[in-house]
Amino acid sequence: MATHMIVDGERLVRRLKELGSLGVDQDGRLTRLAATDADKLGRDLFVRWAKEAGLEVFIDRIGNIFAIYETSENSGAAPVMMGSHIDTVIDAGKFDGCYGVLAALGVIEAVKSAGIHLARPLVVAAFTNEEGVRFTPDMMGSLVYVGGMDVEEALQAVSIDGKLLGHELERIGYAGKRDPRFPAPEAYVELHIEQGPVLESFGMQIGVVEYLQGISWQRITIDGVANHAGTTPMDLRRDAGYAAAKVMDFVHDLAMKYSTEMVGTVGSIDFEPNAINVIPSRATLTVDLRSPREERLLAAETALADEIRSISNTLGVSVRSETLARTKPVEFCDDIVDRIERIAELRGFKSVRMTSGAGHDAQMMARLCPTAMIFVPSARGISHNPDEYTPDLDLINGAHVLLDLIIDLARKH
Ligand code: HGY
Ligand code: MN
Ligand code: MN
Repeated sequence: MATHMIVDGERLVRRLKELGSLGVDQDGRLTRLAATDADKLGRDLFVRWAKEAGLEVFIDRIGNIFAIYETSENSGAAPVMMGSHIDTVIDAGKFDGCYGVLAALGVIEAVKSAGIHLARPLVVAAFTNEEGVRFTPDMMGSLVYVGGMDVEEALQAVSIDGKLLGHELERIGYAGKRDPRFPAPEAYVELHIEQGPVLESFGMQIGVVEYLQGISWQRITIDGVANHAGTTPMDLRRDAGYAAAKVMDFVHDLAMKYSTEMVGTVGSIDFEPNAINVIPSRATLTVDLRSPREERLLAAETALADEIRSISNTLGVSVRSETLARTKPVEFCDDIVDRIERIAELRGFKSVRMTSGAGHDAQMMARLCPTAMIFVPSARGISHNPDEYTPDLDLINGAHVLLDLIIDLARKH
């Protein structure tokens, strides 16, 4: 029976719970939006744990946190990087992002305490604003890190509450001095909860992530004319609210048409003046379209643009659309994917190859270096929801696959 190295699972579970207790708002909702005081609480706790583990910690100009473990024998070699994010959505679960960051820290602590000699330094990254809820685009910290967005432009991003990211990072003490682009890592691996139903429904313990679907985010602003809800005949209205409802309906039907190869979500909508007896003068809504096939995503974006023009003409409203984020589908590194599959088998875990429905920092890191992801099951496929849950054993299994993979990748030049 092979003896395997282990990560301190009890400490991982305990840390997840502790980090998950920070940033609970007055309504009891876990909400650590990027560069808020709540985000600072999570950041400070992670930095404390990393320093207590004896790692060198530095912050880059977009607020990405890097915790580094290097020795005299491997200093200067391109590191193997693990990471994810610790910012959350609104009313979030405790595992999304945080699991990957804390498991990576646990992996380094296991390597250190076992005195394993590696040819490469190890790094844990906690990227800024992965969720993209407060500032867009999402995966912003890793996008800047890989050179996909200029750091000055990113620091000028304006939040949904009207703040500049650069000022907010200063305010919370995470406006680092280092220019993004830590020496490009040799490889990047992200461990994450699946956030979907596949692994649990297939009875699998590990997801070997080969692909990640493309994402298209846009904000649509519809301008009509406010008028009296009681006196204005239906055919004389320029109703921005009704136009928004037609856009929502179209997005849903578009995704249903492409079935498993498309998902479409209108996650946020706002009416002005938002009064029961006033026909809305303005409606602002966001559209999230995703597909594993770029041509499908492009076709969906074109179909939506055509529909918006038609709604505008029919209802006499003006409609404009602004792209908030756009990423193509990503194929991860075959060699690392194969290693993950082999390691899961050696550990005795059932695994399945799959595509990620959610966006992750790994999709940006894939532009820079060989990259792959490891998933563990999400109970009932629920995520971005306080009921998000993964059993302790699954969390520890994933950390063990990460541990073996990182040693495998960092052992030789
Ligand atoms: O939107 C996403 O897929 C990720 O949670 N940011
Ligand atoms: Mn995530
Ligand atoms: Mn998320």
